Amino acid sequence: MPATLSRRQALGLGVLGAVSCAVTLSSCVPSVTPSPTTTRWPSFSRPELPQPPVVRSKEGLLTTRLNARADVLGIGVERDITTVTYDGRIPGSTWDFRPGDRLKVELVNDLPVIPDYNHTHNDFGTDLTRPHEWTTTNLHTHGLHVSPRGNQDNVFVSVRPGKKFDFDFRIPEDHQAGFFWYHPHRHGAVTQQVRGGMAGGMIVRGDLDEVPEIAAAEEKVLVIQAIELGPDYKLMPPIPDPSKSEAFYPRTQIFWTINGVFRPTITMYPGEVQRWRIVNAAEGKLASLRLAGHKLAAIAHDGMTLAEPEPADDTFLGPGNRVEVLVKAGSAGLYDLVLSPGSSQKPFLPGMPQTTQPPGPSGTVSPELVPRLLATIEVRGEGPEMSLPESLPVFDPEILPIARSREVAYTVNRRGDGTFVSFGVNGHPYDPARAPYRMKLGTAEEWTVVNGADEGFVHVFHIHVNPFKVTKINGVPLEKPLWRDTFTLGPRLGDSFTFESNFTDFTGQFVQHCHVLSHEDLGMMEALEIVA
Ligand SMILES: [Cu+2]
Repeated sequence: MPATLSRRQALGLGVLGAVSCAVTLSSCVPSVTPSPTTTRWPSFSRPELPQPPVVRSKEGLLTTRLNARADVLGIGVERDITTVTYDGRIPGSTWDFRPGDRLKVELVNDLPVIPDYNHTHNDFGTDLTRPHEWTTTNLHTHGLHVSPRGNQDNVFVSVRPGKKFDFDFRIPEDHQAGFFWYHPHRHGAVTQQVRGGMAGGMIVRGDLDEVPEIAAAEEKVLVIQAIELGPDYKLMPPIPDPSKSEAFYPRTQIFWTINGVFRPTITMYPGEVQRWRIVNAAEGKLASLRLAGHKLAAIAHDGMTLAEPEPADDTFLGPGNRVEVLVKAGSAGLYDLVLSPGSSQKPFLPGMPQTTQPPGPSGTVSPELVPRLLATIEVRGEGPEMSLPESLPVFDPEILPIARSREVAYTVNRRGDGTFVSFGVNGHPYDPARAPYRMKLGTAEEWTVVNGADEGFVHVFHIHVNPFKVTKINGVPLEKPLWRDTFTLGPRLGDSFTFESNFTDFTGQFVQHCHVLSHEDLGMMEALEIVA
């Protein structure tokens, strides 16, 4: 890399464009071009929703190669985009396998070398609380109950540009059926790679797939992403030491895509039931989906099956959440699948489970957060009337006796003058030298996650390896507990939720963190360890 290149040119992914997101996060309102409208992309150009390529396990073994690389590709907008990808595609392939299978994944990192920032300490903290080495990567299997050790779901692995790593995941024989996703999880690099589009779906097949009404339904994967680009349609490099007028993660436009396509069409016939496996793979963004004129019923959240289908007129997804919905088409016509985007700063969305009331309207909404068309549903033709199941093979394992309780506060560290220092957990930014919080194998714990920062922002709790059962929001017991692996925490100081989790099957170190990944890269992550 010639020394004369500026660090912003070094990625080969574009130069700095206009940004106006101050480093003081409380005034962090990105300036963006108005969201694309159907005037720019006429409705007649809407392509049918493609499915990502599928890699299936055979005789208990799934083998694949995953190539992380920058590439130029079309997403159905007026120009090709330049971003980071798996295998030159957005999203990556869907992996389709069964409990008891083995997943052998060769991760090859062909992302470009960037200058080493380890020596560019700045006024705001160390590099560990700033974007760094964002072309180094690894692989996280979000939601899978697998070992965090060695070459399995180990987020402490670093695969530098030009290197490769062989992952070998062992799926337990009793793993639940559901929809999961994979994405990079290398601290300091996560935001940049996920916002560029590096993500893919994972299907674990099992009992849910054998419910007759579900087996009869056409199945579609919907990987929802928000690709963040500069004015030249190129992913912009992060700025580890931004000025007051810059953002850590600059962008001037965001394209919400499904399976890598901007505003696709999903075709159904009246009375048809389709099964949509949906993941919100958009970095740091909340999403609420609404589709009028059809019957929508959720059957699983975060890969955990409900007892029965539940109405899903407003489907809320925090970043990282999945939902599986059965969609029964209404009468013939064209319908809008409308996305209401939310952010850490603007969290209140229809369908969001919370007990606090949203504030009244105030000021203007950022163009990034204006509701928009995500896809068109075209209902036409004819076929047999289909039905929804009445009951489902519920995921609701018994919680072991609670061995211990703890409180986890998501915090923001600021100087006396209000300047941002870092994000943290219980006041501590992520530090690999810090001893992990330890849980004992074969026990359960009750944790209360608290918004410990008076910033008015939501944070999104995610823990690896074991899912959790949300029992209370703001101290109020829920009538129906919610099984999740990712949960959006309310925006006010002291907002909380309480969960119970079994720590079964696997020992080893892993993490819990905010799934607003930019918060994670800036320190909102904690190491954990399950010990025998
Ligand atoms: Cu956060």
